[in-house]
Amino acid sequence: MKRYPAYEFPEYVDWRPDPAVQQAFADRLVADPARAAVIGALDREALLSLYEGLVRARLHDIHLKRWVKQGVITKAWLGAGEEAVTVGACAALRPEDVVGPMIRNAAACFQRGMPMVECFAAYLGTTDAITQGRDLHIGDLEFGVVPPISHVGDLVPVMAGCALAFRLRGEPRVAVTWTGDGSTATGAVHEGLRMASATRAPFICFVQNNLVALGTRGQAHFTGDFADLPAAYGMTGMVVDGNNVLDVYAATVLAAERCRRGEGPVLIVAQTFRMGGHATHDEREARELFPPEVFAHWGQRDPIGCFETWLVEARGVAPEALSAIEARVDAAIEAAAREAVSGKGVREPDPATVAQGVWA
Ligand SMILES: Cc1ncc(C[n+]2csc(CCOP(=O)(O)OP(=O)(O)O)c2C)c(N)n1
Ligand SMILES: [Mg+2]
Repeated sequence: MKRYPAYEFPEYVDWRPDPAVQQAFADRLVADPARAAVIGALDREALLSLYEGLVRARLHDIHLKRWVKQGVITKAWLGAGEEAVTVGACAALRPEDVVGPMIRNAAACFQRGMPMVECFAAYLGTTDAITQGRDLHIGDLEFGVVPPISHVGDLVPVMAGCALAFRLRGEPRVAVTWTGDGSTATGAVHEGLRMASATRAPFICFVQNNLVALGTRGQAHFTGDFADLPAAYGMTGMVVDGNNVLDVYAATVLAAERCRRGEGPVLIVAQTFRMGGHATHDEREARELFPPEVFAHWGQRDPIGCFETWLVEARGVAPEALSAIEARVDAAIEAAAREAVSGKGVREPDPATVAQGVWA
């Protein structure tokens, strides 16, 4: 895809495929026979749809960053570089399933069909946002999206509760959420996983291990191995390459099948890396947390660059087909952003309504 030097991580700006990294990407697709079968069944349309999801997520973040630089908004929380964990998971679900994304998984909203203009409007705090200007943590149950809870970890028991409700009602539905490596330290995650396991709830929880929590490196807050957690909770566990959208997709398909068969919850550990700051305000500080080689390592594993290269080289997709998708997505995002920003200073919330819709 086109790169944007003003808004992208330096490692992405001149990104070129590395043969060894691409080989590892391809090897991963056949390493597990069950996942390989799921991936092998994907037709061209499904593969391009995954590509579209990744590009939409990246361009959405680039647009937010542009807004920050232009002073339209003061900061943004981005999922750039971690898109595959969100896009691959959502693509594996059915419309009747529910997801509870954290703010770094905002792409889940678009994957589930929420209009992007709503997401932009929420950032702008205008009344046309679903939160009517109150909050940028958005979801819409019409699309099976439970809004993020700002208190990290708290979505885990909520989504486990949704899953338990599905089981008690005999509905073949699945609930999915993502928790960061740092957030696994919360009591809420512990309680949610214990409850899901004990009740055999059809629940999939991702540990999105991006090796950092705010300004704390992963090794400074957890000395164990996240892959050991599922056993501790009596849950099925899987480990995925969080920068490989096909690996994430296949594992989620298999996890959802287990859930629908009544075999209980699945904890999926996704290895990835936060290339940027916690949000746009601390990007410089974030660069000081790890040596440059770490950024170079993960930068080479850009989920979009790797997948794009694989589509062209292993599946014979014409680069022009990918550019056409990108152009279409880009135009839609531009239009959504223009529409949303037209409400700034115009569709502002009335302070007198601040307590409306507040239940607790
Ligand atoms: C219960 C709670 N404690 C602290 C915070 C402040 N906080 C927001 S994000 C964050 C770090 C989360 O790290 P991680 O779970 O690894 O997710 P990441 O940001 O890396 O995606 C913290 C401490 C919060 N929102 N909620
Ligand atoms: Mg983290």
